Amino acid sequence: MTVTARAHTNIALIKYWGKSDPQLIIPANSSISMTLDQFYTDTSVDFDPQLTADSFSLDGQEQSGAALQKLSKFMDLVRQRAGHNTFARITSTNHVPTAAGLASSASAYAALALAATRAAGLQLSNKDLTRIARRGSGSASRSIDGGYVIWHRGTDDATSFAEPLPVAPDLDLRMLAVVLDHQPKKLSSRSGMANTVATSPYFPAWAKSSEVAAAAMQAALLAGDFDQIGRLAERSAMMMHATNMAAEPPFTYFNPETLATLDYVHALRDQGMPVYATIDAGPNVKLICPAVNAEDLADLFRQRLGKPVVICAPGPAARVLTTAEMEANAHA
Ligand code: 2P0
Repeated sequence: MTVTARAHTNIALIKYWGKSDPQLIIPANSSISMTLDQFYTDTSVDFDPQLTADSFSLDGQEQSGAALQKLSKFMDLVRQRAGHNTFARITSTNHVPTAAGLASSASAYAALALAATRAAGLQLSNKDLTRIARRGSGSASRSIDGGYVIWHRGTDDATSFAEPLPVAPDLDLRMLAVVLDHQPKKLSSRSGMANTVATSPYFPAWAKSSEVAAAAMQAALLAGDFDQIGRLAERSAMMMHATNMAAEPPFTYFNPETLATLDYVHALRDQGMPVYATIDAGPNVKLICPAVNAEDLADLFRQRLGKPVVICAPGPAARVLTTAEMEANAHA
């Protein structure tokens, strides 16, 4: 039986950057994210006794080599849990607005975790799903639930899981993706963070201060304190990028347009606009603002930079698609 699941991507307000256990993907610090309504991955899984290996098609392209190997290793975890050795046919489609440059392993492994476990006959709790998704990609643990999510650092496989966070009922934020560049990143998150953990003297300070920042962010979300949320988020991103600049060899994901965009964020804030920035493992900048300011800010950044800006609201949890939705997808 084929099961199709949809998971939305997420952007961290308090970043995950560095592992204490690379095998189990236990992070060095807890992280907090917002799930985005605009970007998601649909993944179908069909276990078939006729197959002699897993197969994986991504956006209509049959995958082989490292991409297939990584996925197959993840499927072994599901097979182990389900107690069988059947291979699967996996088909995945990323739904990301044209050239948004936000393709993410978060939505991919969250959708796969849900589709694969259900297709294998398992009915896992969301908490256990986040633990399985985490083994594919750390940030995927935060794409099982919707809205605002915390991934608890934990100390082992059982205690490193994600769950939704309570927030003030009137909190209404938007995340604006400013698409400066949609080329694949030069250095993967996995290698970038491993290099920083191994060589950056700032790394221990990063991990320690992130734990404090995660606690402060939980309080700010609960209080609906926009300025505090924005300030903590922007600082978390800057601290993450500072650890990279202090690595050996030093590296950065920023490009000149990243800095120009940051400069504009600061100038607007000086003029009283409620806007903060966050940056992940690439040059694109995401803006955090109250919903009422989103359209005006998107226009300002489009005019200033001549680049696309996508407005995202908090997105839903991962879910299994109905047969009717799967058929509609197949004919789209
Ligand atoms: C985050 N990023 O918290 C941080 C901020 C990128 C910058 O999680 O090695 O693809 O698969 O666990 O999850 C990207 O890292 O890395 C990431 P792995 P992942 O969103």
